[in-house]
Amino acid sequence: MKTYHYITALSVAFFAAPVLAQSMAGMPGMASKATVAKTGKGVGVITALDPKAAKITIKHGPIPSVGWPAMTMTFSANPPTLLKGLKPGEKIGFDVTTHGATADVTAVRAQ
Ligand SMILES: [Cu+2]
Repeated sequence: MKTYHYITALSVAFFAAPVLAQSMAGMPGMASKATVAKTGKGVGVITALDPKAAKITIKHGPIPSVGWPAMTMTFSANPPTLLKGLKPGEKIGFDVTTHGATADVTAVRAQ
C-alpha cells in the first residue's frame, strides 16, 4: 500500500512537471505583452488639467489601435510642456502611447 502511494505521487509529479514548466514559460511572455508600448490617435474634450503633476484628463472617443472604447481618463503629459496653453473644455486631437495600465499623451492638436 505504501509503495502504491509513492508511485502515484511520483507519477503525478512526473505528469505535472511539463504543465508547470509550460505555464511558467508563458508568464514572461504575458508580462512583456502587457508592458509593450502601443500607440494610437484619439479625439476628445479636456475635462481637467494639472500642469504641476503633468496630468491631463480627456473624455475621448474609441481608440481601436490601443483597444480602448470611449472613456474619460487621466494621462501623463510627455513632455509636460505640451499642456501649455490648453484649457478644460477644449476639443483636441492627441497621440497616445500606452505602457500596460498607464498612458502618456505625446502630442496635442487643435481640432
Ligand atoms: Cu482611455
